[in-house]
This record gives sequence, structure tokens and C-alpha cells, in this order.
Amino acid sequence: MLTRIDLRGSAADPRRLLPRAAVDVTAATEAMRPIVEAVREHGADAVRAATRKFDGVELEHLRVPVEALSRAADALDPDVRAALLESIGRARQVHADQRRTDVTTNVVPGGTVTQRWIPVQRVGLYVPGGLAALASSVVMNVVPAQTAGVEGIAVSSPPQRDTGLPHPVIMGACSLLGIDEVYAVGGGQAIAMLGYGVPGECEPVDMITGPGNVWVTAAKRLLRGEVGIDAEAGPTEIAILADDTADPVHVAVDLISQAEHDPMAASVLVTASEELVGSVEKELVARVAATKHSERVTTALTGPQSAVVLVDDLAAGLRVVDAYAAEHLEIQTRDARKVAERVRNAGAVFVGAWSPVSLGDYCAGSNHVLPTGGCARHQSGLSVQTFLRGVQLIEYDEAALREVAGHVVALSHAEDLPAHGEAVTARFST
Ligand code: HSO
Ligand code: ZN
Repeated sequence: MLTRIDLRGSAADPRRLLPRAAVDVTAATEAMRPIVEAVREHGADAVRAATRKFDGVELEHLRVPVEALSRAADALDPDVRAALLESIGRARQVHADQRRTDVTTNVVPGGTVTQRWIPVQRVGLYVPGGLAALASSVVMNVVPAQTAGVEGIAVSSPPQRDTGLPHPVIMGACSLLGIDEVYAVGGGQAIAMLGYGVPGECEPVDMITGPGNVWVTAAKRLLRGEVGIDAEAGPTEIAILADDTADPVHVAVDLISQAEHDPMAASVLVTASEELVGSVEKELVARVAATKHSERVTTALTGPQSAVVLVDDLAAGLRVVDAYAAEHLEIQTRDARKVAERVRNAGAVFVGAWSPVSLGDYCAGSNHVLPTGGCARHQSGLSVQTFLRGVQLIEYDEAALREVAGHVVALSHAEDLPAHGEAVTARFST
């Protein structure tokens, strides 16, 4: 089912081993530009017109009444409600430990630099509708923002045709998280509404996070600079580094679980064990046929982005997974924790037989918004840090400035910017 890439005995650079899906946002950006500009110029009327056109819904108010949110929470299936509460509780516990404390460095007597961490004031979270109406993503975006101390959190999600309101589970999740500012607006018009604000309806935000389709991504690109924009999420990826101790059932079900997201999702198995490959293949064939989204999963697993990579040994396997820099990496080997400590590039590492990616998707306490497309080489997943800005406070007294004045002057001359030096020396020449 999976393409085989045999690297045994090869010294090839594994970096460009697997193709990664590239979505062309350029064309969508041009199509989105007039909608984004209309929202900037005409506010709520333009948002309503776009909603009429794309969602087939006539919106009176863009904002969802608070009572509709609490009603949605009350109407949640009890098991879903309990699971959401558990997910929220664990995420809050983990994210609380990511908080940063301000640090003051005494550089010299009388000269200090303090690093302060200040939350972004107001954040917009976009939640897609339709197939990708993922309530867990509301949790994963809201919890770090709340933990960072963000004062204003606005959620926007497309209206459903029959109710004119966002998906009920999305609304219920918002209510459980204590979010009362929710808009029934989707697509690029939602991004423009959040970014520019809509007089009388929605105050502009400072930063927008959350997943979305190509139109949402295009609108975010148009707004970038005006507001902070999180990373662009590509199709989900799972890589599994496994040895002969791995359970082929665990490997197969985990490869399938992420393939379920998207026909372009990537599932990659890296191993030195041919025997494991044989048994995983057998499991895949049987399980893919029986799984609900069989067609989507088959397309993902047989696509060029998914593969089995055969390597000589564990060290070679580690080189491959580091080069690939997967969004999710599972370590299913003996001494899994030790092996995991040797990994450099991955969005998140799932260690051992009992830590599947889908645990992290919902209920581990970790965040599931992670870098895709190899960005794990230079980027982190969403965290409390995403919503904090480091601001430095510089405070020198007279003696401390006098002591270093000569160095400032020397550097200002070296850069032919003498007025910089004079800004210091003038203080001592009167
Ligand atoms: N695996 C996805 C997140 C998700 N899975 C949400 C289920 N719901 C990207 O990390
Ligand atoms: Zn998932």
C-alpha cells in the first residue's frame, strides 16, 4: 500500500526524500483581494454580502447571541461535553507551566535590562466549518491564549445553512471555555472582519490564529503585517520511527489515523525491520478497507507524500526523521524515551507504545497546532509563547551611562552615525 523507499547502504541526503503537498495560494489571493478590500471599506454590509454569496445565509447580526452559546453547551452530548472538559483541563494544566516570568539582568552596577512578557491584547481565532469543524482546535487555540493572559478573544466560524449559526459543537466548546464573543462568519470575510474590524459589530484584533482552507490562508496573507498571523497549516503528517519491537497494529492504526484528515495527509514509516514492514502492510490492507473514510485514507496512503523508508539501523532512521521534520513523530522502539531524546526536528514527539498521535490531538494536554511541511526545523507549535511579546526595559543611571559612553561613541563613529554618540556625550558636556 505504501511506496517503498530503500535507503539501505545509501549515503544519499534524505532531506528531499518525500514530496510535500504544496497548495497554490497565489491564485486564491487575487480572488480574495476584492472581498477583503470590500470588508475594509464597507464593513458589516460587505461581510453580509459575502456570507449571502458563499454560505447562502442572511445574517442580521454578525455576532452570535451569548444565550445561543450557553444553549449549545447545554445541548452537547454528555460524553462529548465530558471529553471536552477533560481536554480543556489537561491543556490548561500543561499550558500553565509554559508561562514565562520577567527577568532582570544587572549588566553593571546601576545598569539593568529587564525582559518583560506582555500578552497580545486581542486575538481572533478562526474555526473552519463543514468537514473540518474541529471542536478540539477551539480548545488548542483558546487555552494558550487565555493562559498567556490575552484579554479579548473573538472566535469566528461559518454559519450553517439551516440555523445561521456556527456548528453547535464549536459553539458549545466556546461556551465551556468561557468565550462569549463568537461570530457566525466564515472564509476570507471572517479574516478581514477580524483584522480590520467592523464598526458597530467587531473590534479589530491584533493577531489571528486558527486553521482554514486556501481562501482563509489567502486572506491571512493579505492581512499579514496589518495584524499578526500564525503559521500556515499544511496537510497533517505523521512519521513513525519503529524497530522490530513495535506492534504492527499500533503502527498501522496510527498511520491510518492521520491519513483520515485529508487525501493529501502524509503517513511515513521509517524502520530497519523488513519483517515489521510486512506485518504493517498486512494490517493496513485489512484496516483501510474497513475504516469509515476508506477512500480518503487510501488516497493519502498511496499518494507520493506517504511511504515506508527502509534504513540500515536506528541511527540512520534518526537522520531520516530529522531531515523530514514531521509535524508528528512517533517513536516505537526499544528504549523509546532515550531515542526520543536524540530527535532534533519534529513538531511533537510521541514516545512509546501508549502515546499515539490521536491522544495528543485531543486529550494529552499538549497542543495539537504544530508546524507542518518541514517547518518543524525552525518553528514551534502553538503555545503560551505565541501570545506573548517580549519587551525589554532598559534602565541605566548616570554613572553607568558615563562608564560605557566611550564604547557607544566608538561604535557610532565606526558606523558613521556620529549623532548617536553625541546623544550620549551631550549629557555629560553641560
Ligand atoms: N491531527 C490534527 C489535529 C486534529 N486531529 C484535530 C483531530 N482533530 C493536526 O495536528
Ligand atoms: Zn488528527
